[in-house]
Amino acid sequence: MKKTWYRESVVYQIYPRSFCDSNNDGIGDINGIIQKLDYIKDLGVDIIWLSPIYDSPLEDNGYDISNYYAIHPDYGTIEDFKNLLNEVHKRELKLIMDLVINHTSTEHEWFKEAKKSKDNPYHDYYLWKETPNNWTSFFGGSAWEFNQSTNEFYLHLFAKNQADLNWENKNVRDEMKKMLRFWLEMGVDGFRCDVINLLAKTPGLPNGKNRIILVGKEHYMNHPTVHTYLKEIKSEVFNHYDCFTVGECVFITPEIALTYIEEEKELNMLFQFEHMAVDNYFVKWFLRPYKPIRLKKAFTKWQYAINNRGWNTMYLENHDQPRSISRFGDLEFPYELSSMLAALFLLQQGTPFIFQGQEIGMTNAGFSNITQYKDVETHNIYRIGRKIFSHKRMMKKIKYMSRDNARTPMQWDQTAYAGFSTAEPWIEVNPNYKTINVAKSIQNQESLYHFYKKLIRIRKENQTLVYGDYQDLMPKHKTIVLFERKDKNNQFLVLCNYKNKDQKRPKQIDFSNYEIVLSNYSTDASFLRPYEVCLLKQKNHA
Ligand code: TEU
Ligand code: CA
Repeated sequence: MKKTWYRESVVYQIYPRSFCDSNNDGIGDINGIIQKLDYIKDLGVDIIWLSPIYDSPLEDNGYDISNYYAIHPDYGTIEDFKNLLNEVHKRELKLIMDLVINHTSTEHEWFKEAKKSKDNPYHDYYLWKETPNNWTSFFGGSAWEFNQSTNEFYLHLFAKNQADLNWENKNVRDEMKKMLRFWLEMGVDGFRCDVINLLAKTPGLPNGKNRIILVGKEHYMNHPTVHTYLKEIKSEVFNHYDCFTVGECVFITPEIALTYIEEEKELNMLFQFEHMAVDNYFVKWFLRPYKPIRLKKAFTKWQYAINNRGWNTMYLENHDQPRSISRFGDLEFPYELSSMLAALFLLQQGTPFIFQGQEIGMTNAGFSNITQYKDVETHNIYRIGRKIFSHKRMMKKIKYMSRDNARTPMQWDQTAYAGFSTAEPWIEVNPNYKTINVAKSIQNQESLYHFYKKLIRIRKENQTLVYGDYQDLMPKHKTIVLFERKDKNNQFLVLCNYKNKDQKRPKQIDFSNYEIVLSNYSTDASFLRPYEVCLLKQKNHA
């Protein structure tokens, strides 16, 4: 298997607005990130991914870009950014940016021009229709918005201030390549490519099949032409730099994933969403009770399908998802559950992505009042949902699923506002910051934070845990996860008791043949305890 730095790395995702506020205006910023670089380095990660910091009206917290070359003043200046990059590289870390090129903000100069008249040179940068088709937006409702001056509608697959770009237009592609070179020349090490499988749309934008949700998806998801665009960017830009790309591909199967990542032909790796649907029916608001076996099955499916042909990403959290420990188990055993989850995703084959705060076990904020939520998706869903469901029912869903659960300020210590800022933050701090915070986690040698550090170090020291083959040794068991990582030099086993009760050890392992490399329990036992996890290494593997 091909060895590359980005396969061996661990990535740490920063949501800049909520990470650290250096000038005490209640908003996280670039200088705040610089202050925390030693913390990040110390955790043992290699790459930092920044959610968008570009200029933006912030309707979708920066995923609505109005200028690809400028930094939003809330976060600092381009000089601050260059300084950050320099400080990152000084510590032998790398930095990747978010790349949002499926749409721009309607405040972008291109759109401001485009909307003026049909013969404006920028008009064709976007997608228009005189009568809207039936496509729906990811954030609910129609994907079309009326524009007075040209008497037509523009397409927005996300919020209505996020206008989809027309990638058929060569000028759009050239602009994007120019922009990518700008950041790469500055020294940026790669990109996380937002909804990259949506770039191409069926020409003429015809109606989609009748469906309840995602109407039109067969016309904009994984359209054949998207591959042409990605190959073009790769050969003209990415191939000329030592950078890496991870594509966010919504609703993707392993077969389709390989069309992007097999032999890294278009992207180096991608985010799939299958394991994010273990507690819902593939649409996040249609909730179903969580079952560990679904998580295990989703992981195993991707491990087998991608092995030797491409490379997986491993993640449990990001800025769009609820906190993993509020979701994938029960909070009766927060340390055991969160450390077990950490081992589960960090020890599979793929590049692990840790979301800020995950390493200290941050939980869902679970705000109970709709005004406490800031996220555009949450408010849209509330408005639409209220047409059918009661306030109580909608708040229950939101409390569990809202993206704001992951977006509350990073909990640094037990001082006011969790040490994130001395001013009132843009979004409320999770009230549990006095017990869950970085300062405490560092102090306590038995904390989740130290468990993460150990795991990251062990992964780094053992190439078998990076590149070795994965095999699920108990695919049918509902609450025990047992998998193997193996190459010609070593064999490891990861054993998890995915249950809040004791269980018997699986008979198939002869424990005398293994040494324990890591466990989340400090004492030994002949049975498995709640959410116990251990990493075992075969003695004298031939
Ligand atoms: O998310 C893509 C996406 O499809 C989202 O709708 C995701 O499924 C949803 O957030 C789950 O609730 C990306 C970004 O990660 C997200 O923050 C942006 O809002 C979105 O693209 C539009 O740029
Ligand atoms: Ca600030």
